[in-house]
Amino acid sequence: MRLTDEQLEVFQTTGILIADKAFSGDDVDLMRAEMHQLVHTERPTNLAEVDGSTMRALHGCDEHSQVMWNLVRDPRLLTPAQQMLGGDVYLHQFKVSMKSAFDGDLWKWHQDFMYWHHEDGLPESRAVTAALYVNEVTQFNAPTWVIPGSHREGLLRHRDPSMRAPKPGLPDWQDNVIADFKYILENDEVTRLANRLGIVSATGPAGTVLFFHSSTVHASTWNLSPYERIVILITYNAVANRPVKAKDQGPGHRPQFLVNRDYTPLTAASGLRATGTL
Ligand code: 6CS
Ligand code: FE
Repeated sequence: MRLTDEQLEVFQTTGILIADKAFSGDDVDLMRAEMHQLVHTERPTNLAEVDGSTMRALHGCDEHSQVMWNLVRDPRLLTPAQQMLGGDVYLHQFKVSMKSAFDGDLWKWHQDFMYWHHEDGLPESRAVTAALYVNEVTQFNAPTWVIPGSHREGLLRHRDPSMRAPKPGLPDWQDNVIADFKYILENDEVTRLANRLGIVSATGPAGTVLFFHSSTVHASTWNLSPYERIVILITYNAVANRPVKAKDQGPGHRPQFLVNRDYTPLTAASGLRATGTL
């Protein structure tokens, strides 16, 4: 699915692009069934909410699900990512935000690049995330809020991570993906940008894809509704923007399921239901 010049212009200007119903009902049904199978399989890469039981996020599903590995290379996602990033891309990160009914916790205001630069050593903010809606996203089940145009503001000021409540025994990698995560933007930064640029609530039917730039400011609230809001988030990075060696392999570097280190340029899969390439 090649983007038109107008669509590319929208992405470059606003840092977001919403592709309504990019995936059909049959494809979404396949992915919803895969998600429910994955969420009920115990893995160390699955993350619970603070209640210890509600599932918050799954990570690295491309490593053990053929359907998810096919989705990473689906032309409806891969081609736009190549166009947006101006060349060959590889998979930087694969995660699923489960945003469970009633208990799916919030994601405070942040920029993804802050994590991928400070923790993983990506030199530039030249990555894009494709967020695929497995369920319908309405005003009630915690849509992602984005600040259009905020991707052009560089890295914004974040709160001092040491001021947060201590979390003894928390594995390092979880400190970047729990509700009270490490780099939360300062309120005055978000206020300044929201006043100038506004806030978009990215609702849409199942099968919609929200593409957002690695520096686009975004957040989502607690899901108090009876409706789950599963979103598959696939982050593509330009091959030319892969992490600097020292940071990527140095002490404290993050695990493979958060920071993929296979920089092989992705090529298109033959279909979501293709077998046998994992
Ligand atoms: O640390 C990370 O890579 C993840 N953390 C957040 C808050 N967003 C980007 C990414 O998924
Ligand atoms: Fe994020």
